Amino acid sequence: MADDNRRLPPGQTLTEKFPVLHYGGIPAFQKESWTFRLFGLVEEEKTFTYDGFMGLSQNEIVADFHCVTTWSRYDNTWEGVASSTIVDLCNVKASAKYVLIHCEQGYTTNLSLHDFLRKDVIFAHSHDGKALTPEHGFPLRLVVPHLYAWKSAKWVRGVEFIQDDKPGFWESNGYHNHGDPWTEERFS
Ligand SMILES: Nc1nc2c(c(=O)[nH]1)N[C@H]1C(S)=C(S)[C@@H](COP(=O)(O)O)O[C@H]1N2
Ligand SMILES: [Mo]
Repeated sequence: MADDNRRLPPGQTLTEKFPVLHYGGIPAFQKESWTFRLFGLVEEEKTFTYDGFMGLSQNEIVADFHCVTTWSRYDNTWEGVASSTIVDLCNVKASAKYVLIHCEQGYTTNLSLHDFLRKDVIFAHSHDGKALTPEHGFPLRLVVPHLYAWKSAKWVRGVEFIQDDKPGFWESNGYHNHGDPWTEERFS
């Protein structure tokens, strides 16, 4: 397809596989103790149980996925809860300009509220019609299709709304603060 050149960001190679990439181990999931927390600059903090979160209104997106280590995978279907659904639920204060995504084992990643609220940003529980596997983030991961995939945090447990930007895990370890694959914002 003639279009393919423009669909693949610079320096990337297409793969049909779905590689697994993360720092550390794969956390165990315990439904009874799992929570999802919205906190920081919100009018009311909110904590969801697993069933409570899964009961929120559902969305589906189809998007390409670009890892900074140079692989890209096209046409991933993700199903879950849109970031805008989350934000509507907790009355974010006007002073909030960034979010810090919190995951199991202390993994974090940062986004501007603007990037977080892009309409295809989703907290996904399913990929290509099946529940996420543990290595891909079960029970819940964030998907931020327009940025490199380290922003698509696996095993997510909460969102902190903050006023000043604060680098997350990879962003503190040499990766770019923003991570736009089209302008190759790979490293800082
Ligand atoms: N919790 C957590 N999420 C993470 C990471 C990580 O180290 N920990 N690595 C990121 C990176 S670098 C990539 S490329 C994607 C890979 O997602 P996948 O393993 O489902 O392909 O997960 C991202 N999410
Ligand atoms: Mo990555």
